[in-house]
Amino acid sequence: MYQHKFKVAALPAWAAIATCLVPCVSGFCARADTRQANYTELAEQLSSSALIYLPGSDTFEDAVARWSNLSVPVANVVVSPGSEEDVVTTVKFANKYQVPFLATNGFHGSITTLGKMSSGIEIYLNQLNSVEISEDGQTAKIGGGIRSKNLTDALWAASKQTVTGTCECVSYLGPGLGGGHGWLQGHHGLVSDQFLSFNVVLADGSLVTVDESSDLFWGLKGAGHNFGIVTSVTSKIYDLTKPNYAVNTIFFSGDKVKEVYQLANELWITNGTMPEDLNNWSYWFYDPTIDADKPVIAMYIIQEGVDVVDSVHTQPFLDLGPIMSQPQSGTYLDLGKWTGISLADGPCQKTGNANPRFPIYLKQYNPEAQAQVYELFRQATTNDSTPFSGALFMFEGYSQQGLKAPGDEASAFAYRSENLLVAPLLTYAPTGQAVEQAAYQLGNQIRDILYQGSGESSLSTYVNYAYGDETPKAWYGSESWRQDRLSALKKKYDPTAKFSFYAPIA
Ligand SMILES: Cc1cc2nc3c(=O)[nH]c(=O)nc-3n(C[C@H](O)[C@H](O)[C@H](O)COP(=O)(O)OP(=O)(O)OC[C@H]3O[C@@H](n4cnc5c(N)ncnc54)[C@H](O)[C@@H]3O)c2cc1C
Ligand SMILES: *[C@@H]1O[C@H](CO)[C@@H](O)[C@H](O)[C@H]1NC(C)=O
Ligand SMILES: *[C@@H]1O[C@H](CO)[C@@H](O)[C@H](O)[C@H]1NC(C)=O
Ligand SMILES: *[C@@H]1O[C@H](CO)[C@@H](O)[C@H](O)[C@H]1NC(C)=O
Ligand SMILES: *[C@@H]1O[C@H](CO)[C@@H](O)[C@H](O)[C@H]1NC(C)=O
Ligand SMILES: CC(=O)N[C@H]1CO[C@H](CO)[C@@H](O)[C@@H]1O
Repeated sequence: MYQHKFKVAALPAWAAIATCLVPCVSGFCARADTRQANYTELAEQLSSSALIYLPGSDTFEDAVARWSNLSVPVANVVVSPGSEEDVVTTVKFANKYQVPFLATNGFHGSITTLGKMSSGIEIYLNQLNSVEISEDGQTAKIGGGIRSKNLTDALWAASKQTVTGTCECVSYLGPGLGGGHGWLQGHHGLVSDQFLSFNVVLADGSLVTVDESSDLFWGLKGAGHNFGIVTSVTSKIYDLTKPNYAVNTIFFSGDKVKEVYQLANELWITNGTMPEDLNNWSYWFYDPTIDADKPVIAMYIIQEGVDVVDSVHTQPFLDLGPIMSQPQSGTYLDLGKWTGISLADGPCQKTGNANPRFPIYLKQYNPEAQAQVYELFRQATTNDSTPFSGALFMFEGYSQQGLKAPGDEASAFAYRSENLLVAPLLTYAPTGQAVEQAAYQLGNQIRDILYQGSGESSLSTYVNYAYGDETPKAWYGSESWRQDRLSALKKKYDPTAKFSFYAPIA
C-alpha cells in the first residue's frame, strides 16, 4: 500500500522523483512572479521521518482526495511532517518561494472557500498523532494531526476521556479550531473549551506556544483555522466514570413531523431542559425498506451511564406511534456506529460525491417550518431520477450545560446560546453545473424557511458545516465587537492572509 510513499531522506529515491519534478509540477512554474520551488532543497531540510508525496503516486491521490468533492483545494505536492519542526521548515520554505500552503488532517473540511487554493503545498499532519497523558492525569499533550477515534482510544486505554468530535475519522483539531461539538459537551463544553495551550506555527514560520496569556488564545478557539498550524495542543482530560451508553432509535413516518418536533420542544426546551446526560439527534433520509413513499424521521435518544434509556425520555415519543423503535446498549465507543459515523460507515469513505451542507443554529424547533422543509426534502429525495435521493437532513441536539457555562465572550465561538445544529446534507454525484446549482438553490431554500421560522435577525451557522458563501458574520457572530476583535487578530498574526482558505475572517 505504501510503495509510492517516498522517505525524503532516502536520497536515491528522492533523486529519482526529483527528476519528475523538473519539467514542472503543474502550476508552480507557470507563476511568473515566483521562482520555481526547489523541493530537493526542502527534502534536505526535513527530518528523516518526513514524507513527500508527488502527483502520480497513490499516496498523493489519496491525500488530496476529500470527503466532499466540491470546490476542492488543489495541491501540487503533499508534505507529511515528521515533527513540529518540519512544519516550521515547510512553512518557511513555502514563504521563500511564495507558494500557498494548507494544513490538512481528516479531509472532511467541505467549505467551498477551500477551492480558492489552486496550487501549493498540502501539509498533511497525520504523523503528528501522539498522545501524552500528564503525570497528574488531568491533561494530555495531543499531536495536531490526530483523528478523533485514535485520541478516544488512547485515552480510553488509560481510563480517561475528553470532548472530541463525534465522527471517528474526522480529526481532533479540525472541529476543535472552529469550536467543536461532541457527545461530552453537556459536561465539559466544546472541544475548544478543553484547550489549555497550543504549539502553533504562525504565518512567518515561527513556532510559538499560545496559552491564556496570549490574545491569540481567544481567537484560536473558534476561528483557529485563520491563524496558524497547530502542531500540538494540551487539553483537559477527565476520568472515565460512566463508560456505558444506551440509545433508542425511534423511526417515525414523515406524517408525524409536526407532532415529533412539537414534543421535542416541549420536553426539552419549553417545559423543561435537556438533561446533561442526554443527547438527541434526528436524521431524515429516504430508505424505501422502511417507507417506500417518503423520507423517514429517525430520532436517536442517547443516554450516558445506563444500559436502557430512561423511559421518561422515550415513552412520550413511543406514545406518538412510531414505525419502530430499536434499543441498543454498549459503551461510549459504540456511539459512532449507532449514529452512522464510525470508520466503517459512509461518511468515512471518499466516494467522489459532493457533500454540501446548509447549516443553521436554532434555539428551538418551529413545527410549522419543520413541516414545510420536510415537504421540500420529500420532493427532493423521492422524485423520479432525483440526484438527491441520498441526502440526509441532520438535527443535532447535544446537551448544553457545559457549552453555556463559560459565557458568550469566552472564545471566538459565537453560538453558545443556540440549542440545535440543523443542516441538510445534499449528497450528489458531481456531474456538472446543473446539479450543483440545484443543490445550492434547494439548500438555501430550506435554510431560509428555517431562518424565517426562527424569528432571528441574523443567520447563525456553524463554520465547520458551512457551505462557503455565508458571511464571516454568519460564521463568527454578527456582533461588531467580535468582528473587530477577529480582524485585529488577523491583521496582527496573519497580515498577508496565508491562512485564508478556510472560512477567512474578512
Ligand atoms: C461526517 C462528519 C462528521 C462531523 N462531525 C463533527 C462533530 O461531531 N463535531 C464537529 O464539531 N464537527 C464535525 N464535523 C465538521 C468538522 O468539524 C469539519 O468538517 C472539519 O473541517 C473537519 O476537519 P478535518 O481535519 O477532518 O478536515 P480537513 O479538511 O483536513 O481540515 C479542515 C481545515 O482545518 C484546518 N486544520 C486542520 N487541522 C489543523 C491544524 N492542526 N492546525 C491548523 N489548521 C488545521 C485547515 O484549515 C483545514 O483546511 C463533521 C464533519 C463530517 C463530514
Ligand atoms: C535544488 O536544491 C538542491 C539541494 O539544495 C541543489 O543541489 C540544486 O542545485 C537545486 N536546484 C536548482 C535548480 O536550483
Ligand atoms: C488510528 O486508528 C486507526 C483505526 O482504528 C488505526 O488503524 C491506526 O493504526 C491508528 N493510528 C494510530 C497512530 O494509533
Ligand atoms: C408542556 O406544558 C403544556 C402547558 O402546561 C402542557 O399542555 C403540555 O402537555 C406539556 N408537554 C409535555 C410534553 O409535558
Ligand atoms: C470529483 O468531481 C469531478 C467533477 O467535478 C470528477 O471529475 C472527479 O472524478 C471526482 N473525483 C472523484 C475522486 O471521484
Ligand atoms: C428532537 C430533538 O432534537 N430534541 C431536543 C434535543 O435537545 C435539544 C437541546 O439540546 C432540544 O432543543 C431539542 O428539542
